[in-house]
Amino acid sequence: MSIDTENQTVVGVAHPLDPLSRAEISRAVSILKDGPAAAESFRFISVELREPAKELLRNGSETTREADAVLIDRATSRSFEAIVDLDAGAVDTWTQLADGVHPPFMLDEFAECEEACRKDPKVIEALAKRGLTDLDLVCFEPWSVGWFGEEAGGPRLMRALVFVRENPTDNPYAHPIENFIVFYDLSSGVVVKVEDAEAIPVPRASSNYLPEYVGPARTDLKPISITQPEGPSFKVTGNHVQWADWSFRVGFTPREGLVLHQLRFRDKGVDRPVINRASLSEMVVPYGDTAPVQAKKNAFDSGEYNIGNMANSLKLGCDCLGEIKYFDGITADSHGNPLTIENAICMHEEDDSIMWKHLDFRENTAETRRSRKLVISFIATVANYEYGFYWHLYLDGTIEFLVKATGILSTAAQHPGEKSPYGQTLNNDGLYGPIHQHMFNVRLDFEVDGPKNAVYEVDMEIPEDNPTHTAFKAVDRLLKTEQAAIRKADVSKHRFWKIVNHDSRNVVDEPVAYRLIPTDGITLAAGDESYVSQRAQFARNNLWVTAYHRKERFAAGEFPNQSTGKHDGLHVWTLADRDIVDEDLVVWYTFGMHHVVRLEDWPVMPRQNIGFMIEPHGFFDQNPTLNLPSNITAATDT
Ligand code: ABN
Ligand code: CU
Repeated sequence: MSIDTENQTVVGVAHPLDPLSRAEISRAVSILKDGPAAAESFRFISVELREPAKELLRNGSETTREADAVLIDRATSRSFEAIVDLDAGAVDTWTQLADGVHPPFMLDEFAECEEACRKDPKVIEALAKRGLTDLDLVCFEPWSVGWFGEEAGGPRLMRALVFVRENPTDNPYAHPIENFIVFYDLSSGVVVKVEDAEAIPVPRASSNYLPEYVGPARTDLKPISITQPEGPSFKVTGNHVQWADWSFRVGFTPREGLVLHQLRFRDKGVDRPVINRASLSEMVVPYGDTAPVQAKKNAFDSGEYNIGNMANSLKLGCDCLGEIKYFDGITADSHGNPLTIENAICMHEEDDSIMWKHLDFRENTAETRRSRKLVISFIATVANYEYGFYWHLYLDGTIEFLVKATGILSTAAQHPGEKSPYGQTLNNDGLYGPIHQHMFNVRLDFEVDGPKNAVYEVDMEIPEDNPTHTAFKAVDRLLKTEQAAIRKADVSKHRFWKIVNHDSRNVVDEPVAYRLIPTDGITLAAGDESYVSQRAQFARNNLWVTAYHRKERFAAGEFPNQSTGKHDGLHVWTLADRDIVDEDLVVWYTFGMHHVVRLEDWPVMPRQNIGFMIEPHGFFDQNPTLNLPSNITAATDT
């Protein structure tokens, strides 16, 4: 059900997986305000759909509309999780989070921190000592504080990195104020500490990307128009999408942004399940530089900041090109008011070169079929960086996930003339870009032809008995338990992982399967002893497989903000070493970009693609695209 905004009446929801509407968010908030969150001091970190239990959806049983809410009482600094039954109008559960468990930041806390820093006498005095008196030009960038061995139970903090602009449109990242950090306590609303170590001259050379600085744009590029005179080939009903043989539901959460639900492929008239739910589960960006400010930079952009809330409103012709269908992202502001991020998700088709071709040289006849992909994406701005998250669905059953990283480097300053071994010197004025990694984890609740799946590791092996010296073969090894399934990519073995359904057989009586190709399968470079590695253990390995549990949603745990890594996350759950053979299982893949900064990444980074493919592997009995028309371009040209 859903609630009509004006009269709060039930108007009906198309599907139990539809994100909460604005009216439902308002209703959840007013139920909470009428109950345990009555005090003015409560703030809403997030209000989102509590997805119905999978079994209920699978059986087609009645489901209840429920909201999951995370709140903070700023008067007492206590945080809470609530489950609200929207049908009954009741708070089902109200749970206080343990001391030291801190929920993610709310959007308005960024501005609040910046404003408090700008007004604080300690900050003003310390900056004045560095010759910086025009505070309007100083940018305080509120990063998470992470965890560096402090006692549990400390306050909820932000840690502002400081940059200065030459003028209001100048790129602040060209002018880092090094060895200077401001700690802001979000509960008391005060600046608690200024760490002011060795002053390094602020790099003064400006570097900008805005047209007013760059000068006239080149004029030699002719327009490319994407037209689909007959419209796009997808059919959208509410949040349900049907495109070629694919069907799925679009979801959106404050934490993950875009979610794909119930991804199915129609084969011989049957919608065969492939993945029940797919989303970004976590990410972390640890820096390798040992300089005091830099060594503590390790943002968990998803779990600490709620990356869905940072989704851009996308613009036709810039962010997306072609016949676009947009979906809004609906979330809540810190006071519990519904907040619509218009056009947060973009969906369109793209031509994709050839799908297959063969020229019969004997007959001199060629058959070519064009490939196309359906692109479903969102772009989030996390302070300096932009991340575009793109799901690509192909006509042959292939799924691709790409992160497109762009935006501005998080920079550092060294003495002019020095060259830090931990970064790329960017100019002769002391600016450098420290080395770092962008690590991502995607949660894939596979359902290959049904919920009971198993995972094999497939390696290339050279048999001992190899008289011709030419032998190599692919060898499958079943990963039987969660511990056995903690794996790293291995290019030297051409390793991939196969998700199979033993009860569903293909034409050659093998279990149907999809395979995950572990491209960009890097792992954390920081040592295991480092605090960041303890907190981001998901990034020590590329593959994790868990037995499905409704509460296990995010690779670094439910609340990674200031976490120690000791209590939650993949590395904790998998200690149970549950059986994962022919079970309802979840595959978690860690991949990333090892960012050795280059001059060309400055002042704004050309897009870098980072990602992986999930391909059918004996899921079909043969190439499923033989029925593609040969004349599709001609057909639309006429
Ligand atoms: N890129 C790290 C980050 C994210 C949000 C806010 C500040 C910094
Ligand atoms: Cu980077």
